[in-house]
Amino acid sequence: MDPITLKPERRKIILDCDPGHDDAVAMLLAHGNPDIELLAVTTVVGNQTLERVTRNALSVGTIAGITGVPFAAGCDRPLVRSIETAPDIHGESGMDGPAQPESNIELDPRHAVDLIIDTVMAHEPGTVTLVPTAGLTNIAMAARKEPRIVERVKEVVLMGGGYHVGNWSAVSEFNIIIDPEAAHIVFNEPWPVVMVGLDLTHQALATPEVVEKIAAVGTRPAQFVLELMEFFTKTYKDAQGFDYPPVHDPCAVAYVIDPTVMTTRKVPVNIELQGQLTLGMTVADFRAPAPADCHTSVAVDLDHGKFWNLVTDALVRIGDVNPSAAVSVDAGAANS
Ligand SMILES: [Ca+2]
Repeated sequence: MDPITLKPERRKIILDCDPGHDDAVAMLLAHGNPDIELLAVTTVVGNQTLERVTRNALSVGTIAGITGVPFAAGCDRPLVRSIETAPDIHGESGMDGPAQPESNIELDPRHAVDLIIDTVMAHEPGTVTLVPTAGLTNIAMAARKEPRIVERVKEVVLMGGGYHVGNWSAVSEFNIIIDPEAAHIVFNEPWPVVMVGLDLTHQALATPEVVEKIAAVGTRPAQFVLELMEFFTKTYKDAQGFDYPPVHDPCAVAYVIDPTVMTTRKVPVNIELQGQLTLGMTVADFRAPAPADCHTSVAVDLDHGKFWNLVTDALVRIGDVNPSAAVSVDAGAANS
């Protein structure tokens, strides 16, 4: 526990990600918010190959000035399917746009699945929240390798899915469809799952007002976010016709910080594994009130102002990270 904090109730999270423009913002929000204790950052194939997203994660960690938090690389392919990446949204590096410093963070030698298990098992039951903002391969593997984590984890707050729309098919969202079998495992384990899906994250638009607020922070990490948003705005316009990009992943972190930043609804959710047109759909059954044993809920409405205030506030708190922190020391095996 952080001896200088006056808030012993800081929410402990493991961020499992595939940076990724919005993953980068999620990491900055988690690091800069005083109510979050970032226990570990783990990476998984998704927006780009494992090697690239891991390199990106280490770069973001350096830009944010994150120290003392283990970073580990995880699964380099989905459980069953072939690798599918998203260069049309995130570029060839997985995080195109800003220049990336060589990272001074050394990669933890453990596999991400083991780091997740070790971290959950080392903390009191009911205290660690998993925040996956990528395909669910690592989380599914961890639940299978060490089933005791399922009752030990406080909840799984994931960015993925959508009960009305998809973005990778008509009805399926990228993080779910790239590894639907893993998603099936995660949604069917009895731990509480909060699905922060496209219904919610398409409200988290980086509008010109938001960009202006971030620009006013005036620090190097804020400038990094601006350059990420510049690239993201262009690809989201070209690939999906958005005027402003939806910044998905920090929404899941924001929910952990302050659940009142959005409304949620308890509803049974399961993952379609068979459908020719609907593979990876997060099927939410709204026909009746959720049964008492329902352990899944979906995010519905976002408080846009409150959400972006959290992001801006985190950037203000991070401040200007010492540029010498960006000097290359050892980026470990992830450095291509
Ligand atoms: Ca992501």
